[in-house]
Amino acid sequence: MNEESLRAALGSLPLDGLRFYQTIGSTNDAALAWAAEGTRDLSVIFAEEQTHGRGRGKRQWITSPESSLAFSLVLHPVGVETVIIPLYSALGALAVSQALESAGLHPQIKWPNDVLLNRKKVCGVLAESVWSGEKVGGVVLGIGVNVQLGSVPPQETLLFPATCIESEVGHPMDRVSILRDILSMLIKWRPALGSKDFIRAWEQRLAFKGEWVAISSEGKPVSSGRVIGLEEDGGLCLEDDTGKIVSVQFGEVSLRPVV
Ligand code: BT5
Repeated sequence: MNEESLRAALGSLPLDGLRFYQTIGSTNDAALAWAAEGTRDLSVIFAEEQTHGRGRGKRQWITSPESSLAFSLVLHPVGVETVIIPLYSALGALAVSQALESAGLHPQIKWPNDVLLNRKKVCGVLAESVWSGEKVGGVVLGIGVNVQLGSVPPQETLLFPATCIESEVGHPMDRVSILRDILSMLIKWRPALGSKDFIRAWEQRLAFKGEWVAISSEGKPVSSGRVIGLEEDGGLCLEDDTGKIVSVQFGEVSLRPVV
């Protein structure tokens, strides 16, 4: 992929700006800086390789050269969008899921924002706010997708099993068309962010429904229970050991070992 082919493939989308890097530290860092310079809504930074890709907290996201998708969008929330900022990462996960569905796959969303294929992580989403005084002036939505075989990091370096699209689909895939599909889905779903339809579409793809999971935050257990579904605000709804329904607003989901 090069800048020219990328621009040609994305030409029909209403993007404001596009920056292409062969290698970069992190597309989210570059997008945060671009947003601070005042770039407009729907500007995209794409990189063929990240040397310091970031996950949530202090975690790392590995982007091997020319085998994945790693990109960040600068968005400027308006109106109701400004009060539902946490849902942007779900917007990314839903857009990726639908793009994979159009390739015949059956992705699931590990709450809140990982996309899984056959219960293995194929995509991570990192949404970060850009503050303007006390208000959110922008959101940087970073998405990393493993596409080709070489994109999957060694399993022993990961917290959760990983896969790539080509392993699951069984044939080579065109990275640019997957990127175009993801961006189209994102643009399509954005006006519905936080709506009943949006939450329903997310919930339909929710991973581990009916299974027992543990929720942790910064490595510490927060709660556990059987996954029921999503709350209206996108929180995860669990039924605990006593049959009580609990709602979780943040944290990391892992399958709870059966004892
Ligand atoms: C995420 O964090 O999954 C968010 C990843 C977002 C990456 C994109 S790429 C474009 C943009 N620029 C950036 O710098 N970041 C964004 P989290 O849920 O915290 O998961 C991080 C964990 O995923 C790591 O600790 C690893 O265990 C695992 N991991 C790292 N690289 C992976 C990969 N390529 N495939 C599958 N798992 C990976």
